[in-house]
Amino acid sequence: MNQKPIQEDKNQDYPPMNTLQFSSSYSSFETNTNPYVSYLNSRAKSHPKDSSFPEQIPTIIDMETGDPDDYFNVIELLCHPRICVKCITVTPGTKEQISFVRCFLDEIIIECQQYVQNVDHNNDMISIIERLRNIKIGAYKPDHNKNCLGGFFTKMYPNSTDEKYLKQGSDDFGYNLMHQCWKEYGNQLMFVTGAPLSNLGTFIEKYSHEMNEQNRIGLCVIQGGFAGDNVTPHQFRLSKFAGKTKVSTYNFGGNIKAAKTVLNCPFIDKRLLVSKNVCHGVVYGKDRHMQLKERLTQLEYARTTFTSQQHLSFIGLSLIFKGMQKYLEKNQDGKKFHDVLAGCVSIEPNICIFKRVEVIEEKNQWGSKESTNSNTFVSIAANLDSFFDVMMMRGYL
Ligand SMILES: [Ca+2]
Repeated sequence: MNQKPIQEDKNQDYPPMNTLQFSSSYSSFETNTNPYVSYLNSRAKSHPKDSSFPEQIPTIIDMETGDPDDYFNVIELLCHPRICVKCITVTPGTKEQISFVRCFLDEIIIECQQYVQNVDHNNDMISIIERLRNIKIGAYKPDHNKNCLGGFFTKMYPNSTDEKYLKQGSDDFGYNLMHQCWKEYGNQLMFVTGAPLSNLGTFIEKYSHEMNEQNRIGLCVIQGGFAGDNVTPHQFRLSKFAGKTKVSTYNFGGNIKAAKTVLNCPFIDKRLLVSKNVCHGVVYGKDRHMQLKERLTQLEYARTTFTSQQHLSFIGLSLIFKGMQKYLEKNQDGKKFHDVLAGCVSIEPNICIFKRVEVIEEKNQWGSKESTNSNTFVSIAANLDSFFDVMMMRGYL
C-alpha cells in the first residue's frame, strides 16, 4: 500500500481510476483478506437444470423504479451471457411497476422473435425466448398507495399503461418467488438487489426456519451501504464524503428492519455490498455513450456470425444505448450507474476492491468497520475501465 495519493481532478467526481492501476501490492494485500474471487468463479459451473445454458448463474434481481439505473441493470443481466435471470422482484411492486417490467421483457422477446423469423431453424433462440417467458415477476407490496413508476419510464414505455399489461399483475409476492427459486437452486442462486431490501429481508424472515448450515443462501450482491474514511484508503476516497464514516443510504434506509435481517443473517455465504462511496464515482456520461455507440456499430457488421445468445446480448446493449440516449438528452452530466455497477460485480467481482467488514448503523446512518470473520464485503474502489468492459460485454461478443 505504498501508493501515492492521487490528486483529484476538480472536474471529476472520482479519483481518476482509469489511470490508477490496482497495483500488485494493493491487490495482493486485498486478496489475502478477501478470498471471494475463487468462490465466485466456482459458482459459474454448469447447473444441471440449465443444460442449454451451461455457463450461466441462476439469478434473482430485485429492483425499484424510481431511479432509471435499475432498468439498465435488469436489461444488462437479462441479456448477459453469464446470467440466467429466474425472477425479477420489484419494490414495492405496484401494478404500474409490474406492468412496466412485463412491457420491457416483451420488447426483448419481440426482438428475439424477429431474429427467429429472419434466421431459419434457430432452436437456440427459441429456447432463449422460452427462458425469458418463464421469468417470474414478484411484488413486495402491490397495494402500495403510490404507483412509484418514474416519469422517465412512462415516457420510454407508454405501452406499460395498456390494460393488457396492467391486468396481468405479478406472479406472486417477491419473497415467495425468492423462496421457490431458492428451494430449486439452493446456494447456487445469486441475488442481485438494487432496491430497499424488503423482498429479500421478508424472504429470510418468513422462511428462516428452513435455513441452516446445510441449506444456505449463496451470494448476495447488494447495492447499498457505505465505507467511510475509517475503511477506505485515502487514494480511493471521494471528496464529497471526506471525513465521513456514516451516511444515509437509500436502500438500507428504505427498510431498516429488512436491511438488518439481510445483513445479520448467518445463513448467507457472502454479501458483496456495492456501496455509495464507490457508486457515486461511476458515471455513464457522453464519452461512455460514444464508446457504446462505436461498439454497436462494429458489432452490427458481425451480426450474421452471432450465436443466439450473442444476439440477445446485442439486443440488450442496443436497449441500454437507446435508453441512455433519451436520458442524456435531458441530463448532460450523465447517469450514476449504481445498480449497473452491482450487476456487473455479480458477473465480475474484480471490478471492485472489497474489504471484509461489519456494517454499522446509528440513527439510520450507515457505515462499515473492518472485520476478520464476517461474510460481508464492502467496495472501496472500482476500476472504471473494467466496469465498462463488463457492461459492454466485451469478450462475449
Ligand atoms: Ca436502485
